[in-house]
Amino acid sequence: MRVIDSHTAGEPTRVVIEGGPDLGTGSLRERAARLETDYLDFCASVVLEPRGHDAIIGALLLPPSRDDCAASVIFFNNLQNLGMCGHASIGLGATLAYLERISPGRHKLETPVGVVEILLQDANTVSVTNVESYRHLKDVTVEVEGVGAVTGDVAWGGNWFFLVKESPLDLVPQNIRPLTDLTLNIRKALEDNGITGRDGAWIDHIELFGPPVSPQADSRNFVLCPGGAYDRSPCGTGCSAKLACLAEDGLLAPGQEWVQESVIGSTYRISYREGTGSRVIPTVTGQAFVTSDATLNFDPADPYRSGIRF
Ligand code: PYC
Repeated sequence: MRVIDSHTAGEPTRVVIEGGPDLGTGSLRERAARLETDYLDFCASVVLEPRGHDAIIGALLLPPSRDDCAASVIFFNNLQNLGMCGHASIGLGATLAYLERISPGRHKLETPVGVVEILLQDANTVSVTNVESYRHLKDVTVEVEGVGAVTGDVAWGGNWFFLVKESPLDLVPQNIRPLTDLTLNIRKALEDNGITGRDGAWIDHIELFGPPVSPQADSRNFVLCPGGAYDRSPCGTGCSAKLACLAEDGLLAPGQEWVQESVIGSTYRISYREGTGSRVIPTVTGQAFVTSDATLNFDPADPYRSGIRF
């Protein structure tokens, strides 16, 4: 299996170029559902130890099924598919440029949650125009073990997020372990209280905000991903959910730029234009770098060929 690894603002992506499973025919959404139900071993073998680690997001590259798209892609982690993934779309843009499959300019990508656009500015800089994003619930308060009442918004940015405006803990790398525990507890409190995204969807990402460290940034965040890893980048879909909340609260005008800093200090430049009703169409700009072009080997005698799972 041939894979190209990259990182976007520190967050890793592994694009499967050749040797992935045959998902048959049907819409991309149907093929993505097949990947999740029938090929969990494949997903785990690509992203988990001993070949990877729990922060890696996999991207299965498929031939485009629409004439107007450069590629179709299904994003996955160590647990499940991701509807969309901002950092991995930026990583995919840099990967397709590395493979000389795209040149600078605008290209469309089909994802299971809709078509997104990437603007390749140079070999490393990519802007992603995401699916329409919106706030579903405002000011939801839950009692969280260890900290008490925590209030946040539930919003969609291609994945479901609970966004907490004021983090109870400082958003510094030294706090990554306690921040992870805190966000896992917030997620559990949401589950215990039956708080979900639209149509009962699991809120699998938790996002905490606080003051930025860099004077050039507007805000800093910490993002818990579904598998329990934290996002090293400011999280593209999380930024999209944030933009939907900022727009609805009248705190950011269409076209105005916001610089979002991650817990490790990397940044995205983000903005939006108006979408349907109160929805927004976010654009997230970041940089990705290819780190390896590799062949993954699967030895039938290897007891951990499908990843280390408990
Ligand atoms: O950038 O959208 C994102 C993302 C989701 C999970 C990890 N990164």
